[in-house]
Amino acid sequence: MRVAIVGATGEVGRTFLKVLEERNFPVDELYLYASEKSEGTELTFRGEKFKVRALNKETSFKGIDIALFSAGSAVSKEYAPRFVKDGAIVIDNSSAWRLDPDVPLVVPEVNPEDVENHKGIIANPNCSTIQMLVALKPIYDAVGISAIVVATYQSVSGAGAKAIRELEEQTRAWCRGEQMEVKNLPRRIAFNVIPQIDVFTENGYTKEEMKMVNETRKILHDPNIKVSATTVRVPVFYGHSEAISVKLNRPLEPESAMELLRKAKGVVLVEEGYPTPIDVAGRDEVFVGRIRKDLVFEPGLSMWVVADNIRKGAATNAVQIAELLIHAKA
Ligand code: 11C
Repeated sequence: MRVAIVGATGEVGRTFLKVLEERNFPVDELYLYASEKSEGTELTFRGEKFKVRALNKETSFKGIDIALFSAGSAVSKEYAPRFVKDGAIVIDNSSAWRLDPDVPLVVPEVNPEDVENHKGIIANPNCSTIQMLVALKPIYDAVGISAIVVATYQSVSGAGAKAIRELEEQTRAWCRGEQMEVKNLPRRIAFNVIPQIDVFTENGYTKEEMKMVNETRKILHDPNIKVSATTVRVPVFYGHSEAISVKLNRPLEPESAMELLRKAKGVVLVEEGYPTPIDVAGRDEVFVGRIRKDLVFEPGLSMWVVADNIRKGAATNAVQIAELLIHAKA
């Protein structure tokens, strides 16, 4: 496979390289692209150094089989169709194409069959949606879910390398008794929580919250499922956590839900204690704990779900989609 990574120097771009290497993805040729300011940067893959090229409108992408994009919506909108025109299949991590009816939105543990309907672009969902649906799908299949109420606790890496630095710098400044600078996040993040991820929309929910609503409906092919989300940034470097309550169509005891999740692909059920972001950073699975009867929804369940947002929430999910494509070809 001739593989391109667009946005290679970012948090997700660098993790693509690690995940492709760890999963022994059949990469025969590798092309790394990023913005002009990163041109010439060297990144290592399987012990070999590769130079990052600047994306540019004159470049031909002919010969590339799979392009993994994580460079933001504007770059995806402009360049994904160019790659497709030159013969590649694009797996896009931005929100640019997610709700396009011609673009499958895929979580391999949830709707792998949708991959087959692609017309050149396949979208990777938002990290918060991915981990929620990996945890809920076995329950959804067994008894049906009509409503989801979720609060997220999202790490700064979701907002990119600059936000990671901002948490570091503010924490250092606080320890030294110095002024803390707010640069990339809407409020101070050190020793704080911020109930805003992305911008607000007209209904009072943020774009991140509405992504959880609309992407869930598309992935489950269930336009009627109700989702209400509050997405919150917390001073954690890697790993998003979610407190989820679901209204079930038919009763399911917590012990039976646990039995389903013990067997579920891509899920680690934590039965002693509970998962925290520090436990899951660097892991590809979705960790679920604290499964209990919900005290509002009847029948209903509540649970705690944690995953590495850069891995399962982005790079790993995209590479798994690429693996589905290879298996479909084989
Ligand atoms: C965050 N979930 O944690 C966001 C980042 O639509 O892919 C990913 C945004 C997206 O800030």
